[in-house]
Amino acid sequence: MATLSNFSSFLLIFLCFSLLWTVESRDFVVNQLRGSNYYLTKEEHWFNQTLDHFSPTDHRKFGQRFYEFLDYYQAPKGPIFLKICGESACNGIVNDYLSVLAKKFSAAIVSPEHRYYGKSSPFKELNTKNLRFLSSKQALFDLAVFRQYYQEYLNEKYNLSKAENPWFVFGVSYSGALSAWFRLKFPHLTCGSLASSGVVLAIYNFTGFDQQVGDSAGPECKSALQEITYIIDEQLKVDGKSVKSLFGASKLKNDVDFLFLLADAAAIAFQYGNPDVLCSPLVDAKKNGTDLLEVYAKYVREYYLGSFGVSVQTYDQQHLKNTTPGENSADRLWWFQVCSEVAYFQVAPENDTVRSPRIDTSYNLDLCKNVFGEGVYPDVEMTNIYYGGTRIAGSKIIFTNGSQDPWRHASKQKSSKDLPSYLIKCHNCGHGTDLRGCPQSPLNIEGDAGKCTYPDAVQKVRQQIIQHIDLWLSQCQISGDNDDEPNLFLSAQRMISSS
Ligand SMILES: *[C@@H]1O[C@H](CO)[C@@H](O)[C@H](O)[C@H]1NC(C)=O
Ligand SMILES: *[C@@H]1O[C@H](CO)[C@@H](O)[C@H](O)[C@H]1NC(C)=O
Ligand SMILES: *[C@@H]1O[C@H](CO)[C@@H](O)[C@H](O)[C@H]1NC(C)=O
Ligand SMILES: *[C@@H]1O[C@H](CO)[C@@H](O)[C@H](O)[C@H]1NC(C)=O
Ligand SMILES: *[C@@H]1O[C@H](CO)[C@@H](O)[C@H](O)[C@H]1NC(C)=O
Ligand SMILES: CC(=O)N[C@H]1CO[C@H](CO)[C@@H](O)[C@@H]1O
Repeated sequence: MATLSNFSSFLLIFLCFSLLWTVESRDFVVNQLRGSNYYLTKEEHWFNQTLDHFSPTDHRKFGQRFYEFLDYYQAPKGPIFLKICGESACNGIVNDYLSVLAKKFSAAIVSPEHRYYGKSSPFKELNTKNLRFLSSKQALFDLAVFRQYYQEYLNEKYNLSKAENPWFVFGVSYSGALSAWFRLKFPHLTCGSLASSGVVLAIYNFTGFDQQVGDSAGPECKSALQEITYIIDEQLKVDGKSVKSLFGASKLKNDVDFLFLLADAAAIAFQYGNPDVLCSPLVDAKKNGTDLLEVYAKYVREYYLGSFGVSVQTYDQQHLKNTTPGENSADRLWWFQVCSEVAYFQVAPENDTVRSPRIDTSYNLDLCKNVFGEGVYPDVEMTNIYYGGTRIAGSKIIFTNGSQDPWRHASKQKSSKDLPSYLIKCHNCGHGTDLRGCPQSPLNIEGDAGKCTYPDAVQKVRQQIIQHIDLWLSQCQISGDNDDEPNLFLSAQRMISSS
């Protein structure tokens, strides 16, 4: 399953789903960008978070890691940007487009790690029973409690009492959904939200994912990918070993785990704005009669497993059963959220599929059962009842989507009152493209306009985002209960014009 967001932070922020998580946790970007200012800060802070927000009798706490970056903050009245970390270890505050926004608005950036991921695990063993407090609902409550804690912490730092700064929340992919949901459930705690590629609609059979991969690929590349899928399905019947070894994936005993890796490998090129790295050689090979399988295997080995940094074990159900917390537990943890709350099963559509038809609903349900045991299944309907899906009844939430991103069909793609939605259209516009730049992979801080087919598409939406943030901060009247206390709110408009 392609994870949602896991490329590192940007990634982190972005990778969503299939791989949503995986990559981020590997810090591969950090290796790529060694020497550059990839993180604004990696200095850890800790907060004692409530384990179960919904129990009146369980008062246990766990340590939640967070980061703060105050270099651009105009004390004591500047806004506070809450950057939500999603389904992977959160190793710092990544220096992406949010830092440009923070500078512009003289904002502080704070970023708590998502419960259970990275170092914020409440348990030493991640068995199914211990995972029962892992949900988006608990995570949203964590954010609310953290927000109150941090406001007080900042007040103490500046010798203020009951002051309230204006807050704004940000997230990409799954954390983009959390960003939208936070504004929905706790509107009094934030002036607005940016949900970049926010997957607010839980989907059971997510066939639209594969369909978008096909559409993004275009007819020639799509038919080459389909031919490859057909050949591999046939070869698996006769000699699975050699075909798996061609892709460097001999470890995967389960054929469908292997097929899922191959499907994700193709999806990621579109998800992260790098379609040509996949499609150009395939279309050439088709024209000049080169073996398609060889060419695709080279892409998977060198790009997906190589420079992109995904590990084969991510797809190995044996690995997913490992209950020891650590950097690599993100794979298991995200699957738990998939299997219990949001599904997003990236199954093959009946017609015209790019991925193998063996990647079906049963494969996903069997995986859930194999990895977590009987009784864990995604109650997608409840999730959408709780949040509203694309009918989310919130306000002051910006939705952005990249035109090539297979995940966009789980986001809100139509504007409605107080909920502007923007589609960023270009050849390289993938997941979280507004915050990560264009293309998103290889990662370039703020993007590399030179490698983007239509950088204006990204820039224009960024201008819209700035206008919304500016307006909503200026309309925000967060004040404490005590009206005698000074209201520290400062108009963002003034902040912008003064800088
Ligand atoms: C968290 O709780 C522990 C144990 O009660 C305590 O020692 C520590 O100071 C607390 N940390 C914070 C940041 O409140
Ligand atoms: C807060 O008050 C303490 C004690 O009065 C003082 O030492 C400190 O400098 C003050 N801090 C700020 C930021 O004003
Ligand atoms: C998902 O697809 C499976 C297999 O085609 C089908 O049996 C099931 O009813 C579908 N579920 C939903 C909720 O659409
Ligand atoms: C055919 O295309 C492939 C993929 O781009 C390339 O590696 C190969 O060298 C080409 N072969 C010929 C004979 O042009
Ligand atoms: C299946 O897909 C093809 C190609 O996209 C399309 O022409 C055809 O109408 C589709 N058939 C059905 C039954 O949807
Ligand atoms: C606001 C916006 O651009 N929405 C578009 C998002 O994508 C869908 C599907 O392509 C379009 O129908 C919307 O108009």
